[in-house]
Amino acid sequence: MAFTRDSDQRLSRYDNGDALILVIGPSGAGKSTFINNYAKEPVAKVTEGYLACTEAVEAFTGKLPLDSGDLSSKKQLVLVDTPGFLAGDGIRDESKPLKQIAEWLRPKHGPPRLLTGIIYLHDMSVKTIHKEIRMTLSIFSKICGQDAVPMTILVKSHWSADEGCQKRSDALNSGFFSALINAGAESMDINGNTTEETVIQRLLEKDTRKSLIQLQRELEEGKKIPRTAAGKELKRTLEELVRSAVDSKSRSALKRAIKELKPTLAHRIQEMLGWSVSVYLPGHSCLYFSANRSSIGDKASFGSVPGL
Ligand SMILES: Nc1nc2c(ncn2[C@@H]2O[C@H](COP(=O)(O)OP(=O)(O)OP(=O)(O)O)[C@@H](O)[C@H]2O)c(=O)[nH]1
Ligand SMILES: [Mg+2]
Repeated sequence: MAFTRDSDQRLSRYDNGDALILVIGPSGAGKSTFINNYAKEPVAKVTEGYLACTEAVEAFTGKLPLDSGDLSSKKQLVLVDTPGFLAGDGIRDESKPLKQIAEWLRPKHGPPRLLTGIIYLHDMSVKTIHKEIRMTLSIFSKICGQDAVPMTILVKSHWSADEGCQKRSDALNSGFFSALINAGAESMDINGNTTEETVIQRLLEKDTRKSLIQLQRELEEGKKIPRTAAGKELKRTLEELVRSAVDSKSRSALKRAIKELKPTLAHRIQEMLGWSVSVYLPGHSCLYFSANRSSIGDKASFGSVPGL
């Protein structure tokens, strides 16, 4: 199918006649694999171990399928791979994926890129909806906004033939994904009958996109990323992750926790676009992290800390 990797996204210009499809979802869900399976060649790098793999937004450009109907005026199909949210590897700055996606959707130079569709990948081999999966969906919902939900297909990867997989998929549609489905998102299972081609074809058929998605609209209004709904949701999420990592009330234990957290969670929230994170704990204690300090005190003593 001859897809090529767009090596310099900042300089590349897509025509609004091109069909741009954003592939998004938790780390390891199979976003890059989806693109490779569609392209029928390993254009995107895929995770082999447990560490998050895709580190930047990467666009892969190829020909539209021949039977694209009304899209005949469109020039190219562009599949946009994105880094997963909340990889939790303690290495990556967790604010980066949102920043990179935002910058791709609304380049500094040039107009916002109009999307034809969005694919949200979900890994069916994961049998519980753990915190990071839940949080990723809530950040995604804020990126997308209610109006853009109908251009989204929820795609289930890592499918297995057992009966349990189908049951879990049905349960997801009536539970975890129900708000999106009720708002117009479709669900498709990559189960052998439905393939990557079927999903892309369906998005091309819909091609209902006429306006910007929520994150693009907010950026157009002049909001900085942390002030957008997705930025606020990410910040709330990271604070919750830090809070849940600290479950002790004792001051000495908290001091120890800060030390232990420093190379992991604290590192993850550093360089966060200049954000600081304060976490209030029982007993009037407060953990405070920023790019250059992390400390503990009571709520009153943090009144004078800049950024709080
Ligand atoms: N069995 C199975 N394995 C899959 C499927 N999709 C992806 N994988 C495997 O899952 C792992 C993660 O796949 P990736 O495509 O790198 O996932 P990703 O969502 O791009 O991950 P990040 O880039 O880290 O966000 C790889 O080992 C893939 O081979 C699938 O549908 N079935
Ligand atoms: Mg990837």
